[in-house]
Amino acid sequence: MTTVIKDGTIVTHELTYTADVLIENGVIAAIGAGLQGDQVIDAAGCLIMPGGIDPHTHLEMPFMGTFSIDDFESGTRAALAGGTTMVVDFALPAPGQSLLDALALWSNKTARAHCDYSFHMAITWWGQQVFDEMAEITARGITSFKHFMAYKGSLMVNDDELFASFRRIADLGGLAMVHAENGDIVAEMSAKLLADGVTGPEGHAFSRPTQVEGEATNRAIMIADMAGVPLYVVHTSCEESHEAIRRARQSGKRVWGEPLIQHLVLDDSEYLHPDWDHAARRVMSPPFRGKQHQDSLWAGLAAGSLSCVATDHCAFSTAQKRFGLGDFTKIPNGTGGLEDRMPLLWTYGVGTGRLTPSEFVAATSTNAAKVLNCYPQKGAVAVGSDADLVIWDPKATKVITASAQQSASDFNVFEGITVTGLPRMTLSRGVIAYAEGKVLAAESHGAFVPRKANPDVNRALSAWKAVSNPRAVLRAELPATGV
Ligand code: DUC
Ligand code: ZN
Ligand code: ZN
Ligand code: ZN
Repeated sequence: MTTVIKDGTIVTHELTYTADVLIENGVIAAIGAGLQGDQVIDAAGCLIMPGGIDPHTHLEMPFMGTFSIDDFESGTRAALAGGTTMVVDFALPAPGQSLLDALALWSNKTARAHCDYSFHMAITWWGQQVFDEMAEITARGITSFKHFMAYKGSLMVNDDELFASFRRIADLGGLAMVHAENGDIVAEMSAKLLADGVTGPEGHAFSRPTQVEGEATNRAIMIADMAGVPLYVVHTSCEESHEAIRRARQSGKRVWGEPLIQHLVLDDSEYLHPDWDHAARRVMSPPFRGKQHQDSLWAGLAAGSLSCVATDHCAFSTAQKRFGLGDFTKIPNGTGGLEDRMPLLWTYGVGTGRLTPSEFVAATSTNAAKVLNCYPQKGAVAVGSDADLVIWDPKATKVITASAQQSASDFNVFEGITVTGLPRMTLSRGVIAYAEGKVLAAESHGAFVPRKANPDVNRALSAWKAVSNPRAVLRAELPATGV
């Protein structure tokens, strides 16, 4: 059966034009005028854009003594309802655990996924086994490796491990990723705040100031440069981190920054709310920041110094958040956003004139597909690409509320916000996956998207080389003084 989408306006990361889209066998078969198909979708008054890609989610993640509440079933349902057709989650080995075992564990979680997904592999410890298994992980289509510079005592890796892993990734032609916060200093500041009697959610924000993020981002960039590996900095939340990324990019380093929709829309005044539940529900790392940091992130999206808007979707219930009553370090870190990412970015970005529709497409889909090396299979409206499309009604409006959301959580940090710009329909590989408020794609429709390593493109312009004969190199670089 063929499907044709008629009378819509196609918006890609670079073009806006009117044409029909013909879909056959799950891919885009033709784009042009007067196309015919067995099934006709009317997109009058709507935009046809690449389905969103959320490059950063944590579904059913074991974390801080519990599991994030959305699994691959409810999480991918939320994704489709919000116009997102692919999520990239994290396989997370426990320290000492085989990467292949962790991948098997995470792959088993995806049986009921409604939309496509891929994985990043987390490097939570270092040793010969990890070094060896990274090659097989890459061969299986997982070419990005995430490192936590925070969460001391559990997920955190130290600089020597970071450097070793980055060098290995460079050899494999992969992408290094970091959660950039200085975990030693966060641990120190948390302990001090608790000792001083600060136990509420505001302590979480004060224990992780922007400096700890700026420092770690700078450090990761320098280590990546020495290792000759491209670097993706997840949840860039503040000017200090953004500034480091901007400077690196200007000097020719391949570094990408990822702001979250939460940091773009919500600020740190949330932590001073008198209701403990309200503030605790918004505890995540990095925490929400002041308005000047939001302005920096928005500017970065428009200027291209920041690349992909993600969610870090890691939802918990109020009951789970209450594990941290009396001790903010025990509040599970994380917030949701999968269903709301695209409507919020449209509302606060395109709706205010801060972003063009094409910049919106780049930030929500195409840039992620390119950086993660699955473009143009994903992230494109082009002949031969997967028919992962969102039919976007720029005039549709709703008030965000937990009572109507797909997420399994009992709250929504964006509760009460009115968004204008919503998916009317979401297609996943040509299947109508969401329409008229209902998720229609079958459980198990979602498929794993393997990604290729790309050693030619993924080379940083490192100025530093590990050499076998440093004296000879130094001599060659010295001016001819006869020394
Ligand atoms: N930050 C969060 O808030 N949750 C999940 C992991 C992370 O880094
Ligand atoms: Zn993180
Ligand atoms: Zn994360
Ligand atoms: Zn379902």
